[in-house]
Amino acid sequence: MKAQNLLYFGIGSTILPLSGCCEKAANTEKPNVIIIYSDDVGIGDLECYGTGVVPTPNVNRLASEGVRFTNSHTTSATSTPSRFGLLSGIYPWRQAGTGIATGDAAMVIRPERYTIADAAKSAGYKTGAVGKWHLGIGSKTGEQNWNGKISPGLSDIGFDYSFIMAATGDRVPCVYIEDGSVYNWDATAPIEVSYKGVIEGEPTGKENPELLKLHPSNGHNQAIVNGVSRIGYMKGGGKALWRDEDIADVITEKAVEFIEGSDEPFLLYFGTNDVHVPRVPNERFIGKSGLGARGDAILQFDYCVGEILDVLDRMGIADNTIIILSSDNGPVLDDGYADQAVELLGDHKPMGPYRGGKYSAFEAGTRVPMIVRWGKNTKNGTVSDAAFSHVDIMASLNKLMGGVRIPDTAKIDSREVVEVLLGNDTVGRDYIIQQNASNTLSVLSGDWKFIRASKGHSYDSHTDIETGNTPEDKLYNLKDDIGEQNNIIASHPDIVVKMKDILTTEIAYGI
Ligand code: NG6
Ligand code: CA
Repeated sequence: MKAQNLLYFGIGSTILPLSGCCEKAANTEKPNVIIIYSDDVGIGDLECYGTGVVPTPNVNRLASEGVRFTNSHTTSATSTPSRFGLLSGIYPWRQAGTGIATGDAAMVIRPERYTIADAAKSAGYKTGAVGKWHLGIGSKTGEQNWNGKISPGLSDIGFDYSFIMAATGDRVPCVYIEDGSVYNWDATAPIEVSYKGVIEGEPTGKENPELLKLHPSNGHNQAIVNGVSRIGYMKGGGKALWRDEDIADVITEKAVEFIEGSDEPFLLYFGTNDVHVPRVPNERFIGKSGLGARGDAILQFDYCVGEILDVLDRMGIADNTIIILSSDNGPVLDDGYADQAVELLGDHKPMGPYRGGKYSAFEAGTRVPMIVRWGKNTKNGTVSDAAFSHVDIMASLNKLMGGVRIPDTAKIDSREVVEVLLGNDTVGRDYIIQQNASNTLSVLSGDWKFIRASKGHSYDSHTDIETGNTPEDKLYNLKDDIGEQNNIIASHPDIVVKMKDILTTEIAYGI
């Protein structure tokens, strides 16, 4: 099989043998893989990053047993494109329609795309996706039959099992979907979903605020489910409707069941709902952080991580399981609900020392927490400052899983960087490309950060986040200026030429 183990990757690509470069990996049996992809958890939100005041003992444990990254980036500053980049190994800005998806969006990763799950299956893995999806299902936007089988679905892009929320907690339909069908579907309450207009006779947050237990601060005033108004309209659901307070428990239980029920090796993509809005944590976490619902949701997230660690310990498979814990984009406080995230923040610093936040081209948009643990292959308590992009997770895991050659037709941006992932190479990528919510592209190379000129608004007053959009290009040196305060573009024309070249070459690369 070794001769077949060839992997094609990105710009200036070469064909490299998959075996041989990593002694430790080569000596290990096929590891299980779990990707815990949190939602909107900032690099400063987790206690082990030093700026978070909410206790996260389970994440701390993971960090103390693995590698904690300080310079790891999602491809994008919002969910759908970041998840697209992670699972397909392709920069989302190469494909139209990869922006924040509605709850009735068609599949954003089309069946013909090669995904990380396909790679795992090619290596004999059982594959599962549980939790937040936000990458669309079905063939046509707005035309899914929520009362039948929705196809194509995750099984068409490599997942043997799926138990998902179609989009986000704040978007209808507010039901789980298991293997393409609504979970607990209720024949007495057929489901109707619309992103076009009000469904007659159904209350909305706008018209019926008296029905709400959590009020919107911006948008989020359409369908009401469980006393929370959402984006989009829906009718029906009955006993299939989720209760926000139970989402973390339900999806964690499904993730644990998948692990328990799988023959090894398996790959599990576990997207938590925390700490995205609406933040409605389980009753047992309410008031426990002192920071309101957002802090309580961080506690809940940590609990979910603990449940995953526990099942691996119980089954005795922790040492042979690679865990990658990260987040889909940077943090935000007020993201459209009046949940007091701003008022109760205190000394907690979700963004760490970085500028911007979710949606932003500044560092806090895409620089996210990331921890990798794999038994003795990762040295306890390592901190890595290596430059890392989530787009490289696919090719790297493909190598570690012993996946077959990714077909040339599936040209990808993903590079195999196993040594970075395991904490042995502390330099990492020569450059990282970042995308903000208005599609502004930036390049981070060494200490240099270049943000391309763009037309979008520079500040969003609802979220209180600087987007990084300005009509001029910007250049920062993060070594002296981690907070991206001093635009020194005028004094470094040579660097600017290099950064623009990187972008031009990447954009021209045909995928
Ligand atoms: C925004 C929503 C925000 C969140 C975001 C997607 C409003 C006012 N804001 O449009 O609440 O849902 O989309 O977040 O509706 S993400 O993390 O899934 O990308
Ligand atoms: Ca997110």
